[in-house]
Amino acid sequence: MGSVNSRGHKAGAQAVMMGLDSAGKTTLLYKLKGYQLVETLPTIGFNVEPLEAPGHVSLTLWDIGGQAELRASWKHYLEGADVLVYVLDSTDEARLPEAGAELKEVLASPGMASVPFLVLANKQEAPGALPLLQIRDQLGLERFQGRCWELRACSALTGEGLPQALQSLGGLLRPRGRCVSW
Ligand code: G3D
Repeated sequence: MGSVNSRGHKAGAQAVMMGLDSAGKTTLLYKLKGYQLVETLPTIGFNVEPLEAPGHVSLTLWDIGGQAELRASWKHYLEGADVLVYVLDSTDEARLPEAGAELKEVLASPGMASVPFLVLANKQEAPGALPLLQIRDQLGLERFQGRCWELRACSALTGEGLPQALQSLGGLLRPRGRCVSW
C-alpha cells in the first residue's frame, strides 16, 4: 500500500465519496463503519449513506453508478463538499478511462474548483491490481497539478490502507495554502 500526493483537519467536514459501480464504495463504507448497520437513504437510481469516520470526519457516500442520465442531478449535491473521495477498482483497467472521465467531470462541476480530492485505488490486495503510478498516469492526474489531491492504495476487503486514507482525508481538510505538486 502506498500513496502519491499533491499536499495538507477539520471536524465535521463533508467528504463526498463517488466512483463507478463495483469500485467498492459500499464495502468501504461498511469497513469504515465497523460493520454497523448502514442507514440507507434511497433516492431515484442511486444511494446516499452518512458515515462518521474516526477523526470526526463526516462522510456522505454517493453511489452514483455510471448512468449518464443521473449525472445532472447528482452534481448539485457536491456544493457542500469539503473534500471528494473518488474510489477506483484497481483491477478494472478496462474502465479506468471511464472512471477518469467521470472524475474529471465531477471536478469540473460548479463549486468544485477549490475542493481537494482523494483518489482511493481500491482492491490493491487483488492479484493483477494496477500499481499506483500506472493508475496515476492513466487517470492523467498530473493535469490537476494546480489542485490539492492525493492518490492512495487501499483494500476495502482487508482494511489495508484505510487508516492512512483517513489520515489523508484529514490532511486534505486542513486549511489551504500548503498545496504543492507531487
Ligand atoms: P460499489 O458500492 O462501489 O458498487 P461494492 O461496490 O462495495 O458493492 O463492491 C463491488 C464488488 O467488489 C464486491 O464483490 C466486493 O466484495 C468487491 N470488493 C470491494 N472492495 C474490494 C477490495 O478491496 N478487494 C477485492 N478483492 N474486492 C473488493 P461481489 O463479488 O460481491 O460483486
